[in-house]
Amino acid sequence: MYAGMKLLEGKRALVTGVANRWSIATGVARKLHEHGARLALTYQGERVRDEVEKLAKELDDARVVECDVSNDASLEAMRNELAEHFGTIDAVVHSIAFANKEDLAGKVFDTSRSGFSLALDVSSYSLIALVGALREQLNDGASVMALTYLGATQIVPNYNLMGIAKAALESCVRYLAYDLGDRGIRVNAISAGPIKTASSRQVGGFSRILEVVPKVAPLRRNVTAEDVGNAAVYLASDLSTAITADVHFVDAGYHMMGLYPPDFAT
Ligand code: 0WD
Repeated sequence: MYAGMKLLEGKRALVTGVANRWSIATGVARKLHEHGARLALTYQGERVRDEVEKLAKELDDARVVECDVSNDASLEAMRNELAEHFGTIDAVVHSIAFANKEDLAGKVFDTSRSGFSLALDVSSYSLIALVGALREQLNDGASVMALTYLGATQIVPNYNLMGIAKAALESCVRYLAYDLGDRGIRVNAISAGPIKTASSRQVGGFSRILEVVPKVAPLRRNVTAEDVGNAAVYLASDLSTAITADVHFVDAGYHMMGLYPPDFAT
């Protein structure tokens, strides 16, 4: 961080999707905290609760709230708990996705109806559900952001059903941006480059993707959860008050390459 420059002093941010210390949400939460934001973290279930509570301690005792985005009662309970113990919200980070492992390899035409519904419910509709549940608690001028990936708009072999879910998520971002824009509330997506996490390891051939990026991307490196966190600070801050309905790439420039470099070696 640049010495003394805190961009989120006095702001309150809700970060979803912290599962463990490798989660992108963890890197984001750390950066928001470094910049002075007061944090609430949601966790999905008992399985990850201890880990999230440990992290919350390192973040000035961030509020920890259970929330399963596929369950309306859970969303409502989270909303009520935040209203009572946390207050109004200036930034929301959606860092949640799920698809069955068999839908992250093989052929898209083998995707089952139930697998499709599950992936789109948890990974795309959840942004609508989250914003809907929290809309009265969002301050005017608040910032909502969702994590997405290049596979939403380009073919990334094996990303398959999650690419379809991310396309829907990015569309949700745009329509929500319109719906909330009259309150100055911004809704954006951050399209992160590949980062090794519990979720990404489920994608077939993921380690191969991690090898290719540093050979191809303009910055010649992979990105980290901290890189994503820095962009999240900007989007949560008053430096980005005219930015909405956008997909902001934090991928070392990979998405702009039209051809692999001539010296690219597999
Ligand atoms: O390369 C990557 N890792 C990229 C990830 C590149 C670009 C985008 N992303 C996205 C993911 O698609 C996701 O939207 O970033 C977001 C965060 O993913 P992550 O940090 O890579 O993965 P992980 O640490 O597994 O966090 C995703 C979390 C779940 O973790 P686990 O490991 O327990 O499945 O999403 C949460 C859960 O904490 N989650 C839910 N939260 C609430 N309700 C639910 C649910 N129903 N399902 C999953």
